Amino acid sequence: MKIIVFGGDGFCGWPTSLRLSRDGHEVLIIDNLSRRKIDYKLGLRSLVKIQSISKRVQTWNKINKKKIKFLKIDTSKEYKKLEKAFVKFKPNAVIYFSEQRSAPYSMKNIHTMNYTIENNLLGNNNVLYLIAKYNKNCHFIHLGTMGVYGYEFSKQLVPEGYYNSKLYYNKSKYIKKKILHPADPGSIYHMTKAQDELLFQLYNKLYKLKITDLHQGVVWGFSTNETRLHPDLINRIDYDGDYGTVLNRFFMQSIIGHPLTIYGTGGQVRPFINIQNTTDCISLAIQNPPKKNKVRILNQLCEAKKIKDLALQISKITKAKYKSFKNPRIERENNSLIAKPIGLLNMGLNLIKISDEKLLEEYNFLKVNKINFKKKLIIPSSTWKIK
Ligand code: NAD
Ligand code: USQ
Repeated sequence: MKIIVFGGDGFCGWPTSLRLSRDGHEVLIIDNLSRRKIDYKLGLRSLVKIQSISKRVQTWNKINKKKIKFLKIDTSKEYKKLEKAFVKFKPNAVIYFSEQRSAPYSMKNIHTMNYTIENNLLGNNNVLYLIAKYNKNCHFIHLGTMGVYGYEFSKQLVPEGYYNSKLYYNKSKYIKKKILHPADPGSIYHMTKAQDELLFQLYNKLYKLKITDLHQGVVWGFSTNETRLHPDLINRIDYDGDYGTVLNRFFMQSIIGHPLTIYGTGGQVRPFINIQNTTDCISLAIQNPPKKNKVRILNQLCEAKKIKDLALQISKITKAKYKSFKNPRIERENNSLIAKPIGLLNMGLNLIKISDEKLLEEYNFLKVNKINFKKKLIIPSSTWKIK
């Protein structure tokens, strides 16, 4: 298959591009390298040095039969260039990773808020428009987030995107309708993902596009079967307060002897998925497209865990101390979450759980590899406060 990976230089996009190439697909990466620019602006750097995109691609193309191509294009601003690339490549499927994906960064100030809205929504709209214009059968696979459901107390399984509902006009009159799970975002970033969902409904209603929206949980871990094949293929590792996700931050903190930074009570329950499983899920979604051209929503997680329990589990293995820090976010600090990747399990996904063995494996990998560490990046610099 011919596949465009938008955002293929990023944390999830790079290992996925390699995986799809290894699966035998013809892969074109389109990325504007904005993440590398944000790193530079904020003084961040991947914990382990990553190669430039040209070096990454060059090395991969030396060791793999199927070659990857790369084009530097901004999906939100460069429609004409995008159109040219789309028409020339003629993809059968596209994977859409290319969004500003940090919730804290999206709440930093009015500029990062607006940038996130503009970048995420316009980029999606441009690519959906191209698919509607040139090939309505091209499968659009989008990386969404479990965070659009919100984090309430619930004893019910979170549905995969939709409810069969009864909408009441009064006590006895109602209509039956299949509706999207109500959106309950907790940041501007999550709000863009909720808005993306409406874009998909609209493009499907008007132009019958074939769309899979993968509602992914918090990704943890760093390497995959493909990134391990050569040191030049190593994946980025974020550990700062904006882009480092919680478990990866805890790994780093254990190594440098910083107490694990539990925000508030640590009673937040979140969905988690290992990066290897991210690539597995996307590979499965491509092999199993929706039968009809519709918007299919799949929950992409392996398990739900309480932040405090994760800190305890890591501390048991690494002997790290942990501490409650003032929460920089506005969020519920106690919730419940029951969720399963039902659709992906039916396609054959093998879940990688947060086991002591797996945690130790990642911890040992970091111990021998840490090179770009800056202690001041541990304490979060973004808050939800209006300034
Ligand atoms: P990332 O920041 O590492 O990668 C995003 C990539 O997209 C970067 O390489 C960036 O340069 C590129 N990009 C951004 N805007 C672009 C634009 N307008 N044009 C072209 N390229 C652009 O993020 P990630 O962790 O790889 O996340 C990828 C996707 O997966 C995001 O949409 C995110 O919302 C989703 N997701 C990530 C996680 C996670 O824990 N990392 C969890 C759930 C969902
Ligand atoms: N947290 C801590 N200590 C830390 C960092 C985070 O206690 O040092 C807490 C946060 O307060 C939050 C939880 O851990 O309650 C998760 O935070 P996170 O930064 O790991 O993840 P989040 O902000 O939710 O965002 C990440 C990705 C985003 C993706 C989302 C999936 O950055 O792109 O959409 O996970 S989900 O959580 O399902 O929305």
